[in-house]
Amino acid sequence: KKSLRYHERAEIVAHPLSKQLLKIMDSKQTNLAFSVDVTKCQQVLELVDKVGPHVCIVKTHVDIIEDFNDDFITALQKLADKHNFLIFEDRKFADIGNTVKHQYSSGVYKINQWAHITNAHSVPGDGVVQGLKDVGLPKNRGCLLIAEMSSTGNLATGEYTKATVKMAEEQADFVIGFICTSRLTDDPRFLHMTPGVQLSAGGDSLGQQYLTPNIVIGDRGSDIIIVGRGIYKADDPSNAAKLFKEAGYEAYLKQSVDFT
Ligand code: UP6
Repeated sequence: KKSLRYHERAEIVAHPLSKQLLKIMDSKQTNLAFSVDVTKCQQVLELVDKVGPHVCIVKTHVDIIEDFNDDFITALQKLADKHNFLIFEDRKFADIGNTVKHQYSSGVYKINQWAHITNAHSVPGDGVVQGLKDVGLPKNRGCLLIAEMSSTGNLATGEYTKATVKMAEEQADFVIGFICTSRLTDDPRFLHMTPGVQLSAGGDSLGQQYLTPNIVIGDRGSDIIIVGRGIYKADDPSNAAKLFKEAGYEAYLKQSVDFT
């Protein structure tokens, strides 16, 4: 068992995307993912340009954007190059393999053409991963499985979470990690990403529950904090992102995980 730093994990992970992400985290000294949940292209792009220097990932919900168009994707990709981050479309696929394959590659959004990372619920069984993999892996994409959720009363617990980890282990050529609320495996290949993060604990009126970067990374051993409203609702989103970046990185420096 050994403690591993980002640059050391980058050398041992198999998926090129995990390698790229860990290298970004190492060089930018950040484990912050920005969830840019606003509804106009221009708002998204302005926020991402401000926050970009502080993040390793920008997470989107493209289906909430009112004026979505292909130029938006081109502009987002330009910002990803400019600031060196990966794009994660938080689509939460949850249907049979044949359906998710089309949802991922067709329709208005053609997610597999531009999102480095997407995610899926494990509830349909491993066909959901197979379907996504068919059209994702040829483009070098990666998938996260939703093993736990941040919201109150969610059903992704116990045996469901365990079975999700097993599903990831069996499809590790495409599944690069988890959405979770704490570390689920000491296998260094899997990246753990945790939403429901603010600078102080609490919640919203619709069931969201917040923990701090120190709890999530330091105590619970996750790898990446996902922050939405804590950044885009702040008076100064760039400065807010900087504070989350510093808090998350400081917690990482103190973190001790015995990787297998
Ligand atoms: N998200 C959660 N909890 C989960 C999974 N995903 O909050 O279990 C996503 C939400 C939102 C972001 O869809 O995009 O993470 C959290 O946003 P917030 O920081 O504004 O609460």
